[in-house]
Amino acid sequence: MAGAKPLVGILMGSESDLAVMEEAAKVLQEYGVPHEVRICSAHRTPERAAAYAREAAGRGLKVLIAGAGGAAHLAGALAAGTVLPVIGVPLDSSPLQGLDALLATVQMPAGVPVATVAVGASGARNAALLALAILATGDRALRGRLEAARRAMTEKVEAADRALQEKRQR
Ligand code: RP5
Repeated sequence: MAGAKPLVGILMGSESDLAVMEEAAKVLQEYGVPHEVRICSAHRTPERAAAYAREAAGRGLKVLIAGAGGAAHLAGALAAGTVLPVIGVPLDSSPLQGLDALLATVQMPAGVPVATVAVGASGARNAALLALAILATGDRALRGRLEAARRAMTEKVEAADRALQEKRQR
C-alpha cells in the first residue's frame, strides 16, 4: 500500500484532532485501501483547503473524510470545492462537547451535501466504513469483505446473547 496513489483523503482541522481521526486511518489500513492523512483548516488555512478540494479528483482521490471540532466548517468547505463524496466527522473538542461541530457539519445548504457521521471516534470509524462502502460500489472484492465483516459482527452479537441466556439459566 505504501507509495500507492491515495483513494481516500482524511483531513482534519488541527493536529489536536489526530488521535480521533487516526481511527479512520486504521480502518482503511485494515482493508488495505491507500489513503492520505492531512491537517488542513477551513479557517486557518482556507486557501490550502480550497486547493485540496479543487485538485482532489484530478489526483485520483475518490472520497474525502473531514474531521473538525467547534465551528466545524472543514467538511463543508471541501464539499464546496469538489463533487467527490465528502464525509464529515464532528469532533468533541470544545466546551460544547461536539454538539456545535455536529450542527456545523450536518446543516449544509441544499445543493452541497456532506454525509455526516456520529461525533468522535466511532464516527471516524464509520466514516472510513462509509468511504469503503462507496468504493465497494465499483469493487466486488471489497464489497465481499464488507459483507463478511457485517456477518462476523452479527455472529458476535448472537454468540454473546447465547452465552447470556446460558448463564441466566444456570
Ligand atoms: C477546530 O478547532 C479543529 O478541528 C479542532 O477540533 C479545534 C481546536 O483546534 P486547536 O485549537 O486545538 O488547534 O478547527
